[in-house]
Amino acid sequence: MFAARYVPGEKKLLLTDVPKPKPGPRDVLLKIRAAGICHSDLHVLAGEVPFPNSFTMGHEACGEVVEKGSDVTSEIKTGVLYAVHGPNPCGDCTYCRTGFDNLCNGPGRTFVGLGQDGAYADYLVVPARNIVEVPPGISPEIAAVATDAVLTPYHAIKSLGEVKTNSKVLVIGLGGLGMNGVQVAVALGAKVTATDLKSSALDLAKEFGASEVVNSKEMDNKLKPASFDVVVDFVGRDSTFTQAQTYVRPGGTIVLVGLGSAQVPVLTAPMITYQVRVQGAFWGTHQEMHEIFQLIAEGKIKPQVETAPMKDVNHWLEELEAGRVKSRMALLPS
Ligand code: FEH
Ligand code: ZN
Repeated sequence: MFAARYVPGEKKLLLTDVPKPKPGPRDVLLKIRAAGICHSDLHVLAGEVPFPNSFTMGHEACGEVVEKGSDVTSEIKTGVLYAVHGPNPCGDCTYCRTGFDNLCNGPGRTFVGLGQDGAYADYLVVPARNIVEVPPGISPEIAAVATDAVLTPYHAIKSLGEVKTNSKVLVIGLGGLGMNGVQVAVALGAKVTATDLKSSALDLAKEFGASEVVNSKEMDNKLKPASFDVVVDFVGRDSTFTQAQTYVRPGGTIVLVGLGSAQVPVLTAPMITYQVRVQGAFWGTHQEMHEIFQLIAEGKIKPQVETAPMKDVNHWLEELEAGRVKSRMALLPS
């Protein structure tokens, strides 16, 4: 079968033919229908998140179950679309058993498509416990990108930011995750201000219900410092994290999602005197996978996605790196 594989030290994925995988007793074999592309792929290819072994990339997966392992429950149906929970939790460790399966520290566990074979391929084997049925009417490409580009902002805003009705939320950065973050916060009843450098992104955020949009260059003249309950930084650079510290209120929360740089500066005096909480956010839980698909099915979150042939994965990774992918890109197998 076709697979686009990460090879340590190589800057491009190796497009090759590999044996079709076989499911173990508690696994399913998915025929891939769509796989989302993510900036995290670029960090791996740049060697910033190094892996010692080769594997098929693609951690945003949607496919049809075409074969079930001998111990897999009858609840799982062949021919139905499923989305894959990329953190690939073990289900046994303390984190998995206490509602934090995105932080699973099971022995030898790795993420789907990041350390073990993923979805830039015709087929994928995953543990049956780590798939979620896609509600009817949701396309494979939407389902694929939702497994990260919706799950991550949802986890960050609802579970970690504890955003609720009338929360004042500032969303910094309106790429694939930030734009969905605006929709998540609006769906939770928050009053959302969104900021980005691109006016086209500001226009779309307005359409998605942001009550105020401000160009990042004009924040100082237009936003009141220390006035937001929750500030979500989807960029993660010095400039944006400094903005986050400027606009979060005393006792408020900054949720850091973006991996834009290896470190960001903490302004100690305001951080301490304002008693600001800084919360890292990583991906999301299996339970939250069910919740985001419900919101998408209800039309409350409309992920923006473009599609392209999977065989062109290296071209689209270059386009993503160059900032030329407008929303989120999902690859479709030939
Ligand atoms: C995956 C692995 C490591 C860092 C970040 C990510 C994100 O793409 C998951 O949301
Ligand atoms: Zn675990």
